[in-house]
Amino acid sequence: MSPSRTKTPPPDRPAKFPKNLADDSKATKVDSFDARTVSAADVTSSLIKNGGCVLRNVVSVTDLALIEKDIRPWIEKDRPWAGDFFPPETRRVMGLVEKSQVFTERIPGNQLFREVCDTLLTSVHESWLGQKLEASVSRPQLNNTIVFSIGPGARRQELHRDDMNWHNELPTLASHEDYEVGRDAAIGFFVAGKKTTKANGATRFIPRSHLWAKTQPPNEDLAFYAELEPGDAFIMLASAYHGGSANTTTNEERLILSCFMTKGVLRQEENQYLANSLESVKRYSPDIQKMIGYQVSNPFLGWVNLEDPRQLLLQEGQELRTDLY
Ligand SMILES: O=C(O)CCC(=O)C(=O)O
Ligand SMILES: [Fe+2]
Repeated sequence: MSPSRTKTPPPDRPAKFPKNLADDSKATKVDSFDARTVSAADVTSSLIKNGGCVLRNVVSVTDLALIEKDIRPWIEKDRPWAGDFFPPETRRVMGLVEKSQVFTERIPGNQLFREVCDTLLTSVHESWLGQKLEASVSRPQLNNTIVFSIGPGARRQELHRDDMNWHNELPTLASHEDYEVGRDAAIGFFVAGKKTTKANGATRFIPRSHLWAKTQPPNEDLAFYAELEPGDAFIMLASAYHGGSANTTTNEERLILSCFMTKGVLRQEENQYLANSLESVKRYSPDIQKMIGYQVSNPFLGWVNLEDPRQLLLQEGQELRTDLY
């Protein structure tokens, strides 16, 4: 009867994360890793310790050029935001699943990013079904996709936490060693489409602010600026304070290719089902389709006709292997 009953045992994950890396609890230095060689475990440990880190060489120059080709016409079509959150010099492109396959496969689809998200955003819930204890696994899903083009003269964005979206309640943690998987609702990934410097408005972030209570306001004096070469990325827990900085240059565009991943049990910020046509989602592998949100979060979230929503993506003659989830 259930299309989504868990078939495999839940992954064996400790409630608390082990001590990691150079463990100096006072240091606020942000780690920088080469994405081509670092392990997902080291990135995960670094996020738990500091709330964010830099990953070098995430997207190749060739792929950046392909993404640029897909997005530039949309950047040119966008008009200034009427509210305060983005400065008027900012142009944005959303709905990247439809607009750029290479963006979707290389940025939210990046294996390292996916593995880190799997570790920190997968939830496992146990519930009695009569006398049988059933475990349900819910895997992360794409939360949003936004390209930011931020022009010269743009003022800074206020420091904020993106997890306000989910009304996330956070108690203070005395140390990152007390961090428990499940505290964060989402993880952000900001890839530089062009060189990003403090002068042209690099994302600034407060290291270790993911350990602060929800009630604690940000403090600009503690900010670290994520300066990136094209193709490098900044990865960050959604509970960490951050914001785009002022673009003080007269002629440099800051181009950021961003996405967030969220837990499978939470509502996606960008409505993937209305932002992107079914036809555009059909182009992707089953793995990417599931990441976009075409999967059931076990036990019963997200079905269509009590079936896996990927039934809607099948081409003529294709059958869905229900053992895929
Ligand atoms: O512009 C940036 O670097 C960050 C943007 C951001 O944090 C947001 O729009 O929520
Ligand atoms: Fe943000």
